[in-house]
Amino acid sequence: METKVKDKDSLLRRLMEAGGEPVSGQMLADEAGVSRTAVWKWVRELEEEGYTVRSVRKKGYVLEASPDLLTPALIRKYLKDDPFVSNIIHFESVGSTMPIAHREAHDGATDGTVIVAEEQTEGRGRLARPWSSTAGKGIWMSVILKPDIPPHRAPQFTLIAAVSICRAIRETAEVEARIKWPNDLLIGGRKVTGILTELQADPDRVQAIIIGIGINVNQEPEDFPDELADIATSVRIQSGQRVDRAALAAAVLRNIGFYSRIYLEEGFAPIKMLWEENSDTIGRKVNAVMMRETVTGTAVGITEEGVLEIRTEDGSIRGIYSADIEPAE
Ligand code: BT5
Repeated sequence: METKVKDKDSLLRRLMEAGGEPVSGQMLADEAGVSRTAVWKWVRELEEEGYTVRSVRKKGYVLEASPDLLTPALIRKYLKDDPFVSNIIHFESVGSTMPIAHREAHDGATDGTVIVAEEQTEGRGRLARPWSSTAGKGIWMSVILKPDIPPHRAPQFTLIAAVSICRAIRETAEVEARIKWPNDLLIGGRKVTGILTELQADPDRVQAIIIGIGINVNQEPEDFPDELADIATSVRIQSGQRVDRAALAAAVLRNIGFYSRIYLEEGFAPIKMLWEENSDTIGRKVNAVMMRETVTGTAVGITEEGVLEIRTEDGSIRGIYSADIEPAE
């Protein structure tokens, strides 16, 4: 169905839907119940945001080019009618999308609200480690979910996100990412994505799950700081092609909506199966480095709770709840 025009953002969506065909200014004005000058002002505003809109005499407006941004309109263009995302809040530059998402969740943001930024100046990983978030090169976003589940099931959403992002990267860029337990995605052995899951909860009920997602999309090797030169990569470096960030962000969100629905309807088993299929960790000899000890052994699987199981030298199985995994030997 065509978007009904009522403001600048719906005008943009309508021009996108027209797929390069002109849309009459008079018709748009009539539909919105405003003057042609008002429509022209919206067009001017879009141009100031970086869109190229051509005015074809007697025919109307044509959207010729969109900026490389993660604006709600661009992401929605790729989401089409997908029902999962309820709201997208877009920022040019923020410290981190995580505290913003926490505040929004606390203030009543609905399930499926997304906070996305072009740049983070204080992006963070687990244990307050820094997360490099170069402007315009990646997807830095926090997704708010409000499922009706007990808090101990929340870590499973890290695994749902991992499976979703793997599939989104495959769909959009045709490269295969592998999941390194618990929260990294690797391509060619280097980190392309980090996931940070945080929680707002009562003792027995989740209030909100905030999934922080950082995906390196269009960086070239020189875009990474020196300390990441040997460990990080981007979808572009691996696929050899520039990737439309809005298309990839939409694919990630669509898949998170899809797999969380499967999870809520059918339980963890289907997610666990997909996760193990895409895992880079299962079957390998690893060191699980924790705060107080390091466990060495072969990673044999994950449990219903998303706990990594390692078979140690003496044949016993150890459950690992939180650790950094590195190859052993
Ligand atoms: C993570 O932590 O991998 C979770 C990263 C989550 C980032 C998203 S972006 C949107 C949202 N807002 C935020 O502020 N955060 C979330 P961890 O497993 O602790 O890994 C952190 C480590 O990854 C660092 O110590 C670096 O070694 C490495 N690293 C930092 N930036 C990187 C990047 N852009 N690409 C690859 N590796 C990176």
